[in-house]
Amino acid sequence: MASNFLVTTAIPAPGLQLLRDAGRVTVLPEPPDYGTLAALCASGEFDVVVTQLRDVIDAPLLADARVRGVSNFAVGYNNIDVDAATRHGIMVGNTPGVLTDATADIAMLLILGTARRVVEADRLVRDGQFHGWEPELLLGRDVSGAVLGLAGFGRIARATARRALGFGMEVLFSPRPPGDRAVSDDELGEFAGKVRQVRWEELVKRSDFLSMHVPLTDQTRHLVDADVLRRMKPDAILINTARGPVVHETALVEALRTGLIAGAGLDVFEDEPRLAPGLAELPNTVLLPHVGSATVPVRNEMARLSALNAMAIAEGRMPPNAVNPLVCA
Ligand code: 8YV
Repeated sequence: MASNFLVTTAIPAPGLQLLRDAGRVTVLPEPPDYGTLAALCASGEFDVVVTQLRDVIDAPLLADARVRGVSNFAVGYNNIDVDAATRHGIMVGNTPGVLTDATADIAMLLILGTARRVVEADRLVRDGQFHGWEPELLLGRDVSGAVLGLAGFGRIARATARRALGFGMEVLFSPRPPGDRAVSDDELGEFAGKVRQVRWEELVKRSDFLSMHVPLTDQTRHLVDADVLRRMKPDAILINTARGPVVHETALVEALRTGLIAGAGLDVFEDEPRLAPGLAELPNTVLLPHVGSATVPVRNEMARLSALNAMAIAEGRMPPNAVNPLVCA
């Protein structure tokens, strides 16, 4: 029997085409609210649901769901209660690997953009305020020689480290903040002798740019709070391309307003698409609409991977990128 796929938001054509070749595809005309999605998952009409980060797939929804699996169009899967899915025998798939470089590019862009005040500079030109070269117009800071602190040392952090080393930055990292774990030289691989592991407390104190590269979990929610912001250098800049709730956004606005830290480059927000009051008015920020993975080839590849996961799950096979492989074992 042909498989039935529910796609909550249209994904790029290469993924949709694969699904259409494999079965019947229902693409919702607009992002579903929680109740609508829960009802569709419980209807028994669909084998697999292809979800986005904004689709909340929690324990109550999973308890009533009559689907074989959830294929997330993202590498992160904090929108899905994976333990509950596993308990109910529901497979979860994600799209790792393909967006690593694109997201690291955005981290580097935010480092450069905050250091060299790109938003202020662009606005000045567009506002007709560029009256000719001036010795002290929009002075920024040097990236080369600055300390980049990486919170986390997974794929995207490493790709960011590679770029930062190319820009002459000194790179420190904490592999699993706020906790610790030793990283051996073997595990460091190409980075041995080039980057240095420090404790989270030291990372916070020493970074000129503190860049977040952790998944959102109970341990990392509000990892950067008022207390951490107080312990950062007054001229430090916070970079977040991971997940918004890793940073206490209201505390960040206060820290930027009062000069506790010097700036922030953010691609993600605590309550997307809403911003904490006051954030958008701060000149010392570069704010992007969650575009870490937004290149044509990357989104096509994410679509393909999420479709391949969905097709495998529908056929009862192990998906190429399984988050909870034990369900299939
Ligand atoms: C996605 C992301 O664009 O993959 C992730 O975890 O954050 C982004 O690449 C987004 O999650 C779409 O659902």
